[in-house]
Amino acid sequence: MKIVLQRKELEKKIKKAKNIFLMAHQDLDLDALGSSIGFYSILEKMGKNCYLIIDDKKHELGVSKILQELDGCIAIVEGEKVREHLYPRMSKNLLLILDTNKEDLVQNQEVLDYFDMEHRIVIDHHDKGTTSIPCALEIIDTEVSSTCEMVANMMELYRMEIDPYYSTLVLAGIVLDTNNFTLKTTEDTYYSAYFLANQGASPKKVQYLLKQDLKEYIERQKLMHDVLITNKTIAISKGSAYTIYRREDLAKIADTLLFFNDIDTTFVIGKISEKIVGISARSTGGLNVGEILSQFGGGGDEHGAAAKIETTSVNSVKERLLKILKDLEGE
Ligand SMILES: [Mn+2]
Repeated sequence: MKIVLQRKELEKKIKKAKNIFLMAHQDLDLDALGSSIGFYSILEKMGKNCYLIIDDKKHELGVSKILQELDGCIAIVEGEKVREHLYPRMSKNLLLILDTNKEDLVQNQEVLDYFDMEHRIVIDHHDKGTTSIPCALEIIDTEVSSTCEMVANMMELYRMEIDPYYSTLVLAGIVLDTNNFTLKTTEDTYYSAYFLANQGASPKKVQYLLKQDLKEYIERQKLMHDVLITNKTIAISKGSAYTIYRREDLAKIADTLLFFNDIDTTFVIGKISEKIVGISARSTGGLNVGEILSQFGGGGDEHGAAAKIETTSVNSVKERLLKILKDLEGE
């Protein structure tokens, strides 16, 4: 629990700040939004002026439900408006980056320039990469299930009374990132869920926030029509050459394939735009999918990874992947 170990440094920076800006990754999901709002509620209780930076124009279903429900309750600003809300003395402003540590993934990259290294904090559970944001305080814990789990730890640490609605959002992020407590779940994850439920988080409400669009679900399931099992434990699924999928759909199917007997590594390949083929991979077993997808210029860690390849041929990507797997087998 790195966040608990680094609390002193974190507190020091928070104490000095008057205005605190929170920013997560593009294409907000329930972990990014839940952790941002959870932290927002902690900081607000400490008497800080908080602003949540959102530039996304489209939101996934759960995210848009939350933003509607919270309408007017939290200060949301677009990146280009941040300047208007900065505290006049620049050293009194602080930027918290949540659920990502990469500059090319944040909601608004220009916002980073308003804050020097001393006034940026990253709180995340993803591996670092070449585009990681330079900052004085970095709380990155890749062992933890989700950024929401880190925020739950903070809530407990400060023994603050948290509104049950905010506890629910934090729980929703944990449920999403662990795929219902099946991935990257440790005893600490269950403990965080217990803590949040104790604070009034509603599992029923979490189910509501995680409800999916049926049409999108049916479209996504089509990615399961062409699954090849190799080495008995590796599932490779390939989308239709004529369909463009959403990146998160490839990831969701990669998660789903892990539910099946004997399967411990999954790859899902599909077009994510006219000229780009995406791969999403998951592993609970021996293969390091991060290393494998780095050969496609992708990133990630041993449990989860993704890559984008500039090509129009889904088949060629699959063939290349099969070759890499075969070479690994030979080693
Ligand atoms: Mn996350």
